[in-house]
Amino acid sequence: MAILQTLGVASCLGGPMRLCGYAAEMLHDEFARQKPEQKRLDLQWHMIHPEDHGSKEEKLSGLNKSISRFTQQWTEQSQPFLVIGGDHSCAMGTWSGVLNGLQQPGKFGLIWLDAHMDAHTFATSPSGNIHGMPLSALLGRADTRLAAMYPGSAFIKPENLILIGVRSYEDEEYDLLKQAAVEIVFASQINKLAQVLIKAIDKLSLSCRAIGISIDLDFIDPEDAPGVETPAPGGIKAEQLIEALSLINRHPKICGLEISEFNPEKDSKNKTLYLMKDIIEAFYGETLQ
Ligand SMILES: [Mn+2]
Repeated sequence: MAILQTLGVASCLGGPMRLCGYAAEMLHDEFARQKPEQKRLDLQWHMIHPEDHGSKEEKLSGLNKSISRFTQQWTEQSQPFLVIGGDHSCAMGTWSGVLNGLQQPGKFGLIWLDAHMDAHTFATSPSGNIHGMPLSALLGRADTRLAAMYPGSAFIKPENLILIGVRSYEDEEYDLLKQAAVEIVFASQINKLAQVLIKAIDKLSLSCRAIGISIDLDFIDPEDAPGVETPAPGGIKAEQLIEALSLINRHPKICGLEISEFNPEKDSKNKTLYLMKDIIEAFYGETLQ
């Protein structure tokens, strides 16, 4: 069984709640409970925590830097990886690290599965929560305050970014993405997720050498994934996501997967925790004989 490098980010500094920092630890324990014959994956865990001192923004800046060091190294070594947030602001670290590690950052594509657009800046965000801003930073369209938390100088080309599953957003972030001409597939436009995801990968494969997938668990319908920070009704069924991810299992261009925004306090009977595990196994797991 190949080793999958896994980074746990024990932080929820970018969100409104205080509990989404526990996802990685809980998931680690869940995998550790598996019997050897159930194992489809060999996860090599690395855990990082924010510093104790400094302002929230200084802590996030340091944390994103640490995340990016891991993903840069794995990208340089062509090792596929898994990042478990934390709130979704960890995406600034994860994908800037990949961009830093690629010889041609212009050939990196990102698929963003999320109920929200996450394309605010401090100037437009009604809440000021940084988990609603990572895409502006990744596109190089951040304001100075947000840019200070982004660990790198390479950005995603707008034509290499595809948002899927959006159903809750503010006009200002939509304007930012429209101006950049980023492709958005709204939840209401999705009939079969597998088709949408494969189409996105095929499109990105034409121009990109490496493709990443970032999953915000609120992409899934709250009925199937209640344990999230900011639930939005009308999401994709968990079953559809698992089916779609199984179809692209170990796709040669995939460099990494990120899962974010798990909130155990809102979970019901560990439904969302188990779903995270199913997502990882569908995407990276080897088929059991
Ligand atoms: Mn998000």
